[in-house]
Amino acid sequence: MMTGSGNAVLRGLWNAQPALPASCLYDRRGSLLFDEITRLPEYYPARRETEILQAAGRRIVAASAATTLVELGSGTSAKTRLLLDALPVGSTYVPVDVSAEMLAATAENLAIAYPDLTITAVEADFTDARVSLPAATGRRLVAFLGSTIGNFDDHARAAFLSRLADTLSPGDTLLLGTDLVKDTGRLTAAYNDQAGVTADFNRNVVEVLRSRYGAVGLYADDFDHVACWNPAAHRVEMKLRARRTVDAQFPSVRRRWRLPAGGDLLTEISVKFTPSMVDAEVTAAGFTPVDVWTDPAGDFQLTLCRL
Ligand code: AVJ
Repeated sequence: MMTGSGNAVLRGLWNAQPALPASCLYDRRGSLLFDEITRLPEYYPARRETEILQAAGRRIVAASAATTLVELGSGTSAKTRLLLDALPVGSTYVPVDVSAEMLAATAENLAIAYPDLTITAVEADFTDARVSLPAATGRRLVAFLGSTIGNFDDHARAAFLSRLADTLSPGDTLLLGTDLVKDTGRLTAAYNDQAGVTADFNRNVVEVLRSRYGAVGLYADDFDHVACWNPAAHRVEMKLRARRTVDAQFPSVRRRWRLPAGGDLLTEISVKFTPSMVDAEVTAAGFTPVDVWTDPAGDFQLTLCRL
């Protein structure tokens, strides 16, 4: 059933460059496919970020002096535990996720492993400006990992970071994961793996449009998966390219959607950063960079910044 927010999601289809928000990638199957992607040989970001947290997690949490960990787009991944392990006993964990199912599973799993941890789950889309975080007695460390910040374009990133700064208190910290600019071949391979898992992940958007938004006349095999580097925008762009003329209906918004053969639907952007870009963007939002950590290969960066 399409919610009112469906109009906001679908309206990009009728842009000059048709586009959808990255949220359309993540139904249950999409989330499982993304989990599989993180284990692919070509997709280095998740491994590199985990390496950094294994090496520096305790130093990062100590530098934050936080007793509350807020995780935007929480995961049950090993990364979360590397931060929780470093928190003082009696701390609080605030996972923020759109999926109530994911939150429930996370809370259940962590309550066993961390009996002294208070878990306050927040079911919300952290990109929604109206999201408010629960008040905290001590300092908060907000973890926004995975380089998911790269899904936002330049304007949306600035707005997101500024809004986040507005919701935090002086002394709170942000731990931001960012994938760094590197050899274009490695970047595009990470989004177009040999096994075709990313292609399945991308084409799954069509199933989301059918099941969640009621699309009629739209089929996954109408599209090829494309991942390309856009140097001007510093980003990998994931697209669905029409193999043939696409002519579909969206009865819930009473609109027809056509895409000519060879036309592209932009399904995700993944901006890649330089250290100076990260520094400039968090500073512009009101944060002060405290320290940065990279993996030995220099592929990925974690930045701790204080408000
Ligand atoms: C979860 C958004 C960080 O952009 O690298 C992985 C999603 N897309 N492969 C990314 C993704 C294609 C991933 N993020």
